[in-house]
Amino acid sequence: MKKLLSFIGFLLIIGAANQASAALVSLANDGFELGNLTGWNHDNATVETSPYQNIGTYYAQITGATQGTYDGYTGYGGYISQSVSSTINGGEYSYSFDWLFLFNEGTQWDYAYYKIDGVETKFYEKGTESDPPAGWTTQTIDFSGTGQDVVLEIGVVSYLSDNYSQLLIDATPVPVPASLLLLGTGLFTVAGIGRKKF
Ligand SMILES: [Ca+2]
Repeated sequence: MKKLLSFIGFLLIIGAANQASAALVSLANDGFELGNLTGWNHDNATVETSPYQNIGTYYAQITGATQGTYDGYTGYGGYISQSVSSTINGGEYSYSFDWLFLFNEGTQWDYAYYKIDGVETKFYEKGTESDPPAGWTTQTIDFSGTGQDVVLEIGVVSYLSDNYSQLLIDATPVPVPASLLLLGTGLFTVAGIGRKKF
């Protein structure tokens, strides 16, 4: 039994190490608590204080409002972006942020996206989902390191110029590391087995 417990413990430690292997990325001023967009490149973005406060006092508000071409359609976009160091080529990197989508018209296709070095992923699209989530939602970006800086961009596209959709961005609550949760669960499990058998 002792050997079995040791083995389970060993597996848990390996599991915890794997869970922790993605490097958590931190960005400058990602909670916008400087009250401005210092550290970010941006277009059609402002920092606001109300009425959608999330973490702290400030959040960023991006408005789909600059004419441009997206996916072959003429759309209207806004964004914030920042260079991120990813020093290990092929390494796992992870960044989380909170978002809230304000949809101001009946038209389909407005969407929110993030890009890593220009490669776009839509994380909310009016055309394929119904109404956006009512509250702040956490989105995680997992990406592979390139050995140098990559550009991380978050933005919103609107397809009509009369009523622009808006994307609000803020820091995400600091999570309990998954490795600690896993380790904690594992220890309770091992303790439980121990009590049952002896
Ligand atoms: Ca904030």
